[in-house]
Amino acid sequence: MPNNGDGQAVSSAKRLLTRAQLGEFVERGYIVIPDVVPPDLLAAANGLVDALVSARPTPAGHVGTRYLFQELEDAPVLAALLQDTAAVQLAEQLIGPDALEFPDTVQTALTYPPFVDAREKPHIDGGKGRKPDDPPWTFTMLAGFFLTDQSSDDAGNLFVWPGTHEAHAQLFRERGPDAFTTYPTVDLPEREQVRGRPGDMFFKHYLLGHNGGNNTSDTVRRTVYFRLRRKGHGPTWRAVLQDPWHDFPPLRELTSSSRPAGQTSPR
Ligand SMILES: O=C(O)CCC(=O)C(=O)O
Repeated sequence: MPNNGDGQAVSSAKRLLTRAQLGEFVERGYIVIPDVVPPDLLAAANGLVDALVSARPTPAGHVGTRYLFQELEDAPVLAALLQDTAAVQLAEQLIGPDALEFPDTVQTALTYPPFVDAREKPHIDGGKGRKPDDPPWTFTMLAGFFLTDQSSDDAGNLFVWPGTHEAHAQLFRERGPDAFTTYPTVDLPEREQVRGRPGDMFFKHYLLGHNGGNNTSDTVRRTVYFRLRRKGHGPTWRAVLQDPWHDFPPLRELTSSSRPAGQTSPR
């Protein structure tokens, strides 16, 4: 049985996503999966974040987000969130068996209250400020692990704009993927907040518009993120930007929009 870096055994029981969950990911661009991280691993991860913040304290009075990035090999307790839980097998139900390229880095996202996000619009990662000859830093999906309670709104929950994964792909089909040098602007649906309890996790499609969210609770929000890529993703970024299901072969039968880059009608 795998362990969490402290030698504690954690559950590796097979977890299956339901067809409804797969459909929700296709339609809305994200899903929350309850009870993926066992309490001992959750406590170890929170202990590690305590140590990180003690080593590099957040300035007194800081309000808003603070992001800590680490190489995965330097953060085995955080790596265990992905490695020693059902997260990989869950991810591979979206992208295909043995398809996950293990990430090199992990991000710990903190939001210090009282914070209210004033941007009112989303972004997608990896294109802003890109020089035309450099590939954007695209990926397949974000895996997020809730270390603090975000089961109600405004507790630092990630803001998402459901369905914009499709809208962004449509825009890149119209303008071409090389137009991704800034945040694309699409018509926006009503914004939602991703809700979950400590131990829950979520997957968010790379192309789904998002932003760091409000935290008017009395607790510093903690979420751990991994940016996951399907094996072979790197050179296919142009196709990935135009076809939201390029990296998700198991989901294609559920979608109406999956198509090779450049085609405008569903196959
Ligand atoms: O604060 C958050 O959870 C959002 C992080 C984010 O938008 C990003 O890292 O791209």
